[in-house]
Amino acid sequence: MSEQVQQTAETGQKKKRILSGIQPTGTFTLGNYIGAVRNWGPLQDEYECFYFIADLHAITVAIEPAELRRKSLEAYAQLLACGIDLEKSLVFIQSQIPTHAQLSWVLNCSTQFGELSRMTQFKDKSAKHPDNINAGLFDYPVLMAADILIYNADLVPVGADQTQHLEIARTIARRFNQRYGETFKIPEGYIPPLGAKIMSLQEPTKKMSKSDTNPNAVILILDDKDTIIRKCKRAVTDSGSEVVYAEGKDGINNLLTIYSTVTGRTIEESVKEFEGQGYGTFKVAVGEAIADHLRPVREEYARLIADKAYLKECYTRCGTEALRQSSRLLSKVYRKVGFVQSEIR
Ligand code: ATP
Ligand code: LTN
Repeated sequence: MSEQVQQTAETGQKKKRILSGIQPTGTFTLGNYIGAVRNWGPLQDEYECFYFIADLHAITVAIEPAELRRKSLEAYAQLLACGIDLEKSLVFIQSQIPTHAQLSWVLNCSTQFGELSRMTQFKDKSAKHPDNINAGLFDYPVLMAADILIYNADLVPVGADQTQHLEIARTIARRFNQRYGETFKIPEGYIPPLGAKIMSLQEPTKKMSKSDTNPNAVILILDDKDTIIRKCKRAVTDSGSEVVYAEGKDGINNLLTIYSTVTGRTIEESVKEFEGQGYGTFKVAVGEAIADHLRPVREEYARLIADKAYLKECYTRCGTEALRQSSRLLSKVYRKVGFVQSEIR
């Protein structure tokens, strides 16, 4: 991406800025893909895009150092394989850009304890890991706010589970602006109309999650065709037999959503297609459609992950530019809060 401010070809106006991140906590699930990552590629022509691997966020849950390092590189390659083009966007690794953590400290002091206590992700993850309710888990949304605000992002494409975190980022930005004067842009969420929340295949009232310990509950974007079809066949559904989208049919609704997003059909069109057919036929068709859709991603990933030198060159080049851009806003923030200007270089 050029160092100049990007402009749209037609209007000559400054492009709006998009920012989003994903944690390197495992191979991306179909939920991450449909709810977030697959939407990031198509945004690149219209927007100036910044995407990153949220490894600072990933250590809020216990993870072995070697595993984190490996998963971070794998996540980086997965992002590129999902259609992010480094000619158009910056893709970097969060921990390599120190400004995020620096801003996060300042923002902590504009965030209330009560606000963070109300975050549902904090409550869910505390319940899941009662032996490790660390301060980082509590503070997670403030670091996320810093990620967004330090680039003056206009739009943040995420799945529906991140709505509450986006809202607190907006609250923190407004509060800081009120106290210290106009500094941050107030970001907007960008949540896809269909597939914003893909559910677990085994417990369709819970979201599909990378860190789920039951492999049958999640489809990974690198799963092979047989595995995907097997997981779809085992998906929990209700005791009925009609493929329709209706209340109480969480499992079927989820499969219909998945099928529609990967085939580009509406829910109505999908329902029509399976009229008079049983769950068995439907489940296999869903599995096949997913596998066909993901095949190019899997192939591109295999090519990228084999070339560590190329990946390193990419995250270093993008990270250098991300640091340059974010340092400007951090200096402004430091000035506004009253820190003595540093001459240390
Ligand atoms: P973890 O299990 O480690 O908490 P996760 O699978 O929830 O991870 P994140 O890295 O927290 O994934 O999220 C990355 C992006 O994927 C976010 O934009 C999030 O909103 C989106 N996302 C995660 N799970 C789903 C889902 N089931 N459906 C739709 N979008 C999702
Ligand atoms: N919390 C996010 C990951 C994330 C993020 C961000 C997303 C960290 N920082 C900034 C958008 C913008 C999640 O997806 N669970």
